[in-house]
Amino acid sequence: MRMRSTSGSVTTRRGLIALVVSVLASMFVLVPTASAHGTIVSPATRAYQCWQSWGSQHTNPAMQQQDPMCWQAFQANADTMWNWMSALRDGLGGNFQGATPDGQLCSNALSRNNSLNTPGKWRTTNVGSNFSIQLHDQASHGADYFRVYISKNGFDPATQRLGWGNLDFITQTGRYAPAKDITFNVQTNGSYRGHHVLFTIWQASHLDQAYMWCSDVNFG
Ligand SMILES: [Cu+2]
Repeated sequence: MRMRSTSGSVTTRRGLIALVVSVLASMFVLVPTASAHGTIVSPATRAYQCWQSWGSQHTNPAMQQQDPMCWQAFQANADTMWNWMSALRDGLGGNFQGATPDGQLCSNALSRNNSLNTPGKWRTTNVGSNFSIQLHDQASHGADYFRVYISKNGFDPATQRLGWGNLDFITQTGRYAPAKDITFNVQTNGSYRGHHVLFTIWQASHLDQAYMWCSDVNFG
């Protein structure tokens, strides 16, 4: 009797210590890195475009008419824009598709950024059949690789939520050394016209950390 109750209380105490240690660890590890990452600034990702266009006037009611997708994003959660650099998940092990349900690609399956998955008339960046993609990374993580997709002809970003089956694979890059800015070129087959979604995955190099974003592009 006595031994059982002693070992039970030791187990409970160990569990409590483990909990305290993990809470402290998350305070020290997660908080400082939350503000230091990156995104694709050209063609601008959805959150970055909204932050750039409206961050300094995010309560301006004109946004509702002039940029309704940014308006709904700010209404849903302004933190999505303030943290345009933080659309990351750790430990996916390259299993992007398995870890990201259809309809949640533009948010990297982060519920706090769910507004980025909403179909509609997102503002677009004009591009040609060949164009460059620029990552701006405050933390200079470097890249194991970037993986680039474009939404298929016939997919309508204004009315449909993006799923894996809606994407054409364009390219996967090689490694990039740590730098604040990384630019690379992509070449398409020239068949795209009008509004398409550019879907980019950044596998950062400092640890197993994956970023996913949608950029709205207009092929001329
Ligand atoms: Cu980072």
